[in-house]
Amino acid sequence: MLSLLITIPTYNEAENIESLLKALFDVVPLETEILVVDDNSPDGTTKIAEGLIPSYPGRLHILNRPKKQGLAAAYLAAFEWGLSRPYDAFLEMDADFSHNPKYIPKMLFELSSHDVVVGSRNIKGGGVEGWSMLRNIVSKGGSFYSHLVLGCPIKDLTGGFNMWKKTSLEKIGLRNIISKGYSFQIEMKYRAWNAGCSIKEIPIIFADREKGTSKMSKSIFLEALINVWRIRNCVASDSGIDQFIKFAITGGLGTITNLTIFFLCADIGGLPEIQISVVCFLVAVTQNYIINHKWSFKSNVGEKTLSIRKWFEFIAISLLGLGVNIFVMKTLLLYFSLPYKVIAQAVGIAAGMIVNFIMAKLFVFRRKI
Ligand SMILES: Nc1nc2c(ncn2[C@@H]2O[C@H](COP(=O)(O)OP(=O)(O)O)[C@@H](O)[C@H]2O)c(=O)[nH]1
Ligand SMILES: [Mg+2]
Repeated sequence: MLSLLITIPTYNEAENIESLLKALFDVVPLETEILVVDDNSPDGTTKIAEGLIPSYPGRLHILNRPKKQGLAAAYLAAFEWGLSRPYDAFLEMDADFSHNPKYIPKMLFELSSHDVVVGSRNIKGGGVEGWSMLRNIVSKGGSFYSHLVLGCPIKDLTGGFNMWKKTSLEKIGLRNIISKGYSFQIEMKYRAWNAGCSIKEIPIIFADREKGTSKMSKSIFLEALINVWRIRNCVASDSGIDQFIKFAITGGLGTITNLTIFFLCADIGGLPEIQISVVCFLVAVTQNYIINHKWSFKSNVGEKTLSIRKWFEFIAISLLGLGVNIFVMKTLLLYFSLPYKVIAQAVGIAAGMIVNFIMAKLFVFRRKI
């Protein structure tokens, strides 16, 4: 049997948390544990959960965070906590009884032959109870829209009742996640699909909450709509070939910038070539650093900002690339009789660029897992 950690983010769920925890411990296997991630709810959710710890020794854990930081941060903290402990599987669920604990045994069963199990409202047998027509339209519309933008076959992309094998979370690379709010659920599933995880949807009936209030708001919803595009841009460019093409285009743009400034200053302005050449190099390298950060290696750096240190590192690897370029060019000229010197220079540039790309990918824009 897989050892499961149920992770429950809570914000002002005082009316639900006690009955939910009891209901969960009633249906789950003995080796299942629960982690409640509370953002210091003003209604005292944490206190109530803490009061239950003695009833379930070693099985109920609480992560209390200092302030409300959004759904994604709560789940990421929960996974980080759980991944450093010997659990094989993780379940995400709301604290408000929208996700019925009765589905958990079936999800666990399916997880033995899949990497991810999605509790789905949008397949045969699934559905929603108690939602207003408006909320239904908003949810279905959001799902359909994400579906269109991402081209991902999962029927319930937005749902938050999902079970993950430890290995699937490791495959996704949680540090790459860019979502802060509800698009987190879309991003997780999209990344899992992209990473080649096997995903099983099982039908669930989602019940509207009876107690407490939803934390979903217009701004959270709008953020999710925009984020779908950011997720797409970020994840779709993960492959090395894509990155290399973008890196090469960026290098080409840098060369154009370099030549333009050189032409304006040296030819038209009559300024000294060597000094101008250094300036051209610095401007082009800076431009390359920014475009590579924002575009070519976007999927590696995620939300990290530009930094002086990385800029220096990028200059350093660019100089190294130049060194390789000159070395290869000179070596070719020395050992081969070529009809044109420019052939040696072209091979030199290609070699320098490959070294540059590898150094950029592994060093300057390294993806942290
Ligand atoms: N820790 C934490 N939990 C949150 C936050 N926002 C929402 N939640 C919890 O996430 C779950 C889903 O939120 P909910 O309000 O039910 O959203 P809805 O189901 O879309 O209406 C609930 O258990 C909330 O208490 C947050 O900022 N921090
Ligand atoms: Mg809910």
